[in-house]
Amino acid sequence: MRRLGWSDVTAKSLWLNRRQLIAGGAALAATPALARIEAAPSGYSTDLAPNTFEEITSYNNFYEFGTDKGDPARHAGGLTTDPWSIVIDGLVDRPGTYDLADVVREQPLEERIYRFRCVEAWSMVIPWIGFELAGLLNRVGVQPGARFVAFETLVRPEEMPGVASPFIQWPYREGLRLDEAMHPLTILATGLYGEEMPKQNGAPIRLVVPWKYGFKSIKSIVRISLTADMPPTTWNMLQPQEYGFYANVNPKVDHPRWSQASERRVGAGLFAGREDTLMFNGYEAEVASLYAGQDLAVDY
Ligand SMILES: Nc1nc2c(c(=O)[nH]1)N[C@H]1C(S)=C(S)[C@@H](COP(=O)(O)O)O[C@H]1N2
Ligand SMILES: [Mo]
Repeated sequence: MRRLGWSDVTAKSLWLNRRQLIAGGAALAATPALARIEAAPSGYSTDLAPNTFEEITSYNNFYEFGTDKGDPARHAGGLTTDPWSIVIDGLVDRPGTYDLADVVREQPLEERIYRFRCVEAWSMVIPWIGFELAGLLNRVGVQPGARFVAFETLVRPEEMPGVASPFIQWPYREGLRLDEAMHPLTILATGLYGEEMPKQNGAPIRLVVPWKYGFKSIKSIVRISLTADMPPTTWNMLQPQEYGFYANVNPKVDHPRWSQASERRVGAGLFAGREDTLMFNGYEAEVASLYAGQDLAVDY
């Protein structure tokens, strides 16, 4: 284990300051107070220094609100996230439309500090709050024929200015193979930095799959379907030569238009060098066995 460093202290003290501000009732302009969430720490957390709350909530990809990195923070504030329900259907024993509270009920919340690597070659370290997707899937009962899990994001044009653009065939969709979905690293996140999920990060509930490129981690989920066949996924539908279904972080398989061998840590500063990208984003020991016998240059 690495000892706490300077940047840990910086990120942590910003976090504490924020908490004190909220507790003290101070209004942060354009930053609504988010409800605190209690969660247990996890052995799956990295001991890298997390990015600041400000970095994590101001540099986002959430095309439903626009394609600029600042658009989600600018436009997601008006998203209604309560009430929220999720359809769980397909090859499950207990299909239905579940209220968010029912989905989260009895799922043990943990803080998972994960590395996060976007396919665009930037990265962050994010202290998510969430629970294992496996816990929910076990509760609804996965039927024997199920081999994949498909996810869909809300489409609400009145609150999502970005969906006016036909660039993506809405809803944003993603998918995992069932064994990937059941892996303990795969979580549904309902918060970060000890608070409920900021809207620009995919409130009220989003997927986080830390060994895959960020586009797999679909936000603001309204549907989870268990399927026999590999589901269509947004980036693969747009550019199949550039974005595969698996999208495992892999420094040896370049994007056709740029190298994936290294990455820029958001917030690292102008003079910080790029960092080497790690196989499976640093989670090789945990997940490599899922892909035994697969050629990862073919199944990219
Ligand atoms: N619904 C939806 N989910 C999405 C996206 C999106 O545009 N729409 N962008 C993806 C991409 S490309 C990335 S890198 C991550 C960004 O998550 P963050 O903004 O919380 O860092 O969300 C992913 N999930
Ligand atoms: Mo991304």
